[in-house]
Amino acid sequence: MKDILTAPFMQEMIHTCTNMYAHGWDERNGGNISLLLDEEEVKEYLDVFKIIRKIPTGFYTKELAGKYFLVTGTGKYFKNVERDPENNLGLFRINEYGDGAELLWGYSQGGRFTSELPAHLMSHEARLRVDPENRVVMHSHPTNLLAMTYVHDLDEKAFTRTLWQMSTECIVVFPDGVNVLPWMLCGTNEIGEATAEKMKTARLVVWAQHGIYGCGKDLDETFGLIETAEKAAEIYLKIAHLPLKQTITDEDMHLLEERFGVKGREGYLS
Ligand code: 2HA
Ligand code: ZN
Repeated sequence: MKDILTAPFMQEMIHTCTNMYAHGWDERNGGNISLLLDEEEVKEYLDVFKIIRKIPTGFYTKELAGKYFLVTGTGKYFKNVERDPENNLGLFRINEYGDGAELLWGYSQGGRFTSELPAHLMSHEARLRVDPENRVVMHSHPTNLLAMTYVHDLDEKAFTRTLWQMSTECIVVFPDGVNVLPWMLCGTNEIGEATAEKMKTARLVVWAQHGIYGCGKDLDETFGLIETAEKAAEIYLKIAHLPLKQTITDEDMHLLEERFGVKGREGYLS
């Protein structure tokens, strides 16, 4: 059996948590990540019949039964993942009934997965239905996106159009735009269901006055997606109070669609 700390998925997870902390998006225990793994890759590092602990999840998922996830721990700090991955991360399988987790590695001091697990697993289900390649759900508290939810209209079309206009690459990176949830109580099945519903039509879901959820096929891509939206929000906050002289027009957006082979969300461009 190979050392799990050398696994590419583990290295990538550690690197991503460290980088997100460095960006100031994950203060204290803020943020959480779940990465869907293939059984074959897990078997290279772990005896999948050796269950350390069974942990209730508090909800039922038929589609994810038997699937393996590497997930950040509740109350754990992204800052500390690199120093002590086995305490701050956990690798588990959703049991065959889809109503609990079987811990195979990690959460070494008796911990458990993030309190946002419902939002993560429901989002995995929703994204896998539209994109079978999806592997990552990532939540964090990027400063500028969060700030923007205090001063910008939360209407999804208006919010998306503003972000698209803040930098040329935005419509190329997130042509489906950004969906937005109003402030809701976090850590609940309700916000999980609402997030998953929003994930049906976009890979980015803003939680007003809280943060953002992003989905993608790998950690790098998902990080880059949030990073691009966050950069756009930063530009917005730099210019919002100044007289606007020009912007990226809808005609420009159509040129970008053609050049990069993407299609902006239906009805979002004139
Ligand atoms: O895990 O970010 O939304 C801490 C959070 C909760
Ligand atoms: Zn959060």
